[in-house]
Amino acid sequence: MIMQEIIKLNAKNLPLLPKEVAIPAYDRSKIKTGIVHIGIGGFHRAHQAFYTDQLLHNPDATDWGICGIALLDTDRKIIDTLIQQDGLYTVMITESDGTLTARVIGSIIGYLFAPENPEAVLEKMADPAVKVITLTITEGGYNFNSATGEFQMEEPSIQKDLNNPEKPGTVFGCITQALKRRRDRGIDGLTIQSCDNIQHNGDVLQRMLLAYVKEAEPGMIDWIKREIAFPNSMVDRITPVTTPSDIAKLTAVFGIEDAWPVVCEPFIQWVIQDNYANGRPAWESVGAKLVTDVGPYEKMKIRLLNAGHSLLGFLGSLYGCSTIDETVKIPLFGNFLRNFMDHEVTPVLGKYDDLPVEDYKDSLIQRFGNPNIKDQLSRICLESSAKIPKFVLPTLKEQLEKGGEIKRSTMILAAWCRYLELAGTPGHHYEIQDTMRVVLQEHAIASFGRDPLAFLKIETIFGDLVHSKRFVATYLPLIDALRKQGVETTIRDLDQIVS
Ligand code: CS2
Repeated sequence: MIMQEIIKLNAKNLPLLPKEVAIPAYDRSKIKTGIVHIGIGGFHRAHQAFYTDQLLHNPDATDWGICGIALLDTDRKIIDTLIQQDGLYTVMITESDGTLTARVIGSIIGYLFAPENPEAVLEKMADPAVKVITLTITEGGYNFNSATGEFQMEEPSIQKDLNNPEKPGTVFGCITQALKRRRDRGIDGLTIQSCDNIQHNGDVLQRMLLAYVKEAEPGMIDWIKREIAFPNSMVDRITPVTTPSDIAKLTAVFGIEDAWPVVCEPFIQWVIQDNYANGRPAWESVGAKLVTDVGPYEKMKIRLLNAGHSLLGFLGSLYGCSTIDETVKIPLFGNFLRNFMDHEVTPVLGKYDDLPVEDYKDSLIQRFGNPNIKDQLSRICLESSAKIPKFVLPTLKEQLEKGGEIKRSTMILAAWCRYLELAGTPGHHYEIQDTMRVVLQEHAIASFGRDPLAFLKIETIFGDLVHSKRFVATYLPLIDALRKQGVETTIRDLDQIVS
């Protein structure tokens, strides 16, 4: 056997990589920064940076390189990796049949660590050549109260930015100050594009930003309304957390030493509202769909895929599974998911001629079942306090209004509560990673003890749901059944437990 030489990933070594690995075939030194991206985690690198890398192969697109911004203290490692690798990293695509493809992505040509150098971040966003700021700041990053939709001004990080405008640490503080510099210097506005899983993500971003600006720089409101566009968009590609064994696999199969590659599924989708302020990359030339109304697409995706993930995340964890593929292949859970999609989500999606709902549901079962993706339930369940109000509660509320079925959406909430209560007890070795962890666990524990409704009384998550008689009458027997019989029997007997 010939030992493959191991090549460290960086610009100088690109020509040495094996031929089966696709590399940027454009001259990266000629690319200028036209996009600033905030939040350069795995998803951005598997999705928007992946599309943009393909775009940069077009000789007319040299103005659209990305400068990646890491905003959080905990993001140091990704910046260090990008520095060491000249911004290059590998996307390793894993198909269901085990086929692996590797592609080195070259679209991230700059990287800044905001906690260390906020000034450079503001200047980059104020650069006239920058026309688009994209964001993946997670569902919780938009800082609104899930029950009221109001911006949470009292958050300590927001208060800090209001008191130190020149050294902002939050996305709202940074954007506001950068926009102020643009306005003061007579530079055109730009587009700020959310790429997070929130319905009407652009509208939400605009509303939250304006709420902050009203407090921080009220004189900027009119300029922002006039000069800045906030397109809505739907983003999709399952991207698990990269594990040490993924890194080892990349080296073993392709001979690449990459400190932080991204692993993802082959499926990729991006549907964007064509609403830009000052020019945009021709992402449609590399597969994105530009439309006038993204609403039906984002609703379909978030309510089916993301909610489906949460459903499997809680049920699978309670049952003792650790990945999505393992959970969805258990017929009891796979069927429960399909019934949830058919009987509770599909009725609220509305009818649109070109929306392929049935095909999408079929493809989801396939995608979730990809045995080579190993999407950890721990990733799915983290920050559920920000996810469930966007992924599951709207479906439940719409079904309640219509008098439709709610037992499976309700089961997701009951399972979430049980999952929180059991975390860390023998046989339940998962940890709760959630900014609301303490409150969530306190209320969940009380729900299985003195007050079965305690969990639902977390108003910032559930609003007034606890006052719905029909919902409570569905929820309580499920909590009881989960405690007495466990998750498997509760799902199996669902129809008898709640008729
Ligand atoms: C997941 C998403 O975070 C989650 O709970 O549902 O990250 C999901 O994998 C992506 O949205 C897929 O496009």
